[in-house]
Amino acid sequence: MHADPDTYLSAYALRFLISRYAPNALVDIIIPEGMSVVTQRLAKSFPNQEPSPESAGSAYDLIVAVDIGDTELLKDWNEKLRESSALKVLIDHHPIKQDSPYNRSLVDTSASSAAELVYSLFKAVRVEPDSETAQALLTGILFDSQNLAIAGEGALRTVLELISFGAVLEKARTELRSPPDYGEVIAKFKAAKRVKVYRASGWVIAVSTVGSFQANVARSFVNMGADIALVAGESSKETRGSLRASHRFYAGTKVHVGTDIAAVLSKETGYGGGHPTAASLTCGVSEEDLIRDFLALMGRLLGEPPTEVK
Ligand SMILES: [Mn+2]
Repeated sequence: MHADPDTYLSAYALRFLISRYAPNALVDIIIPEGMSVVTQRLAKSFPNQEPSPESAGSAYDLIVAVDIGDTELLKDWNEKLRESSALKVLIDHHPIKQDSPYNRSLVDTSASSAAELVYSLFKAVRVEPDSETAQALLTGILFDSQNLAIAGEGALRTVLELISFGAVLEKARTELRSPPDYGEVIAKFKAAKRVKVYRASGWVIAVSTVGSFQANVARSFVNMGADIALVAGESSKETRGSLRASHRFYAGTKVHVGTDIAAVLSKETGYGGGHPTAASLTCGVSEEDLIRDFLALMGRLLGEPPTEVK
C-alpha cells in the first residue's frame, strides 16, 4: 500500500511537532512503500527530505508509526522496528493488532483520520502548528473523511481549530482534486456503450467489456445505480474481471463479491478474491464465457435467473 495523503501529511506534521519540541532532534520521514499518486502531488507543496545518512539503519531513539493499519504494511521496517531499542509509538485510527511491538500508542478507531490524532498531540504538548502544518493536517483530514462527508465530531472540531491557525479549506479541496485520466474516461464511455443490464429478484446487474480500467468502470456503473457490476477484459493470455457492488446489495443479499463470486468464477482456471463489495479475478476463459458464468451464478445466488432489460 502506498502512503495516502492522511498518512504522509500526518508524518509531515509530526516532524514539525518533534522539531519544535526537541529543536536538536534529527527527524526523518520514512515511507516503506512509497507514495500514492495523489500523495506524490501533495509532496510538492509539503516536501519530504532525504533521510539523514547518520541515521540510516536502526539508530533512532524514537520511532513513530503513523496510520499504518497493519504492521505488514511496513515491509522491511517491520523487522527493524521489532529489533530497534528505540521508544516505539503508534498513532493510528485503524484497529490495533494483538502482538503490537509498540511501547506507547494513541489509537482511536472512532477518529476519521490519523491527522486529527496528530493534532491532539499538538494540543497535549501545547505546540501551535504554523499555517503550513495546519494546512497539511487539514488536507489529511479532508482526504480520509471524503471531504468531511464521513467526518466525526472530532474531525470537525479539529478542522475549525486548524483554520484558526491559518489553514484554508478551499486550498485543501483544490489540492486533493485529481486531474482526469483521459484513458480512464474513454474506457468508461466505451464500456458504457456496450453495457448490458439485467434484473434478478429486483436487483440491477450491469455487465460490460473493456480492455483496461475495469475496476474504475465497474465502480462507475455502481455509481450510476447498478447494484452489482462485472466488467471483463481479455488479452492474449488471460481474461480479467472486476466486480463492484453497492453496500445496499451486500447488506440485502449477504453476497460477498470476493468469496462468493470472484473466487468461485476463477476457481478452475485462475485466481480471484477481494472484499465484500469490491473484487477482481483473472481466469482462462473468454470474456463472453466469464460473463455467461457470472450471470448463471447470480441466478443461483439471487434465486432467480437474470433477465435482460432491453
Ligand atoms: Mn488514515
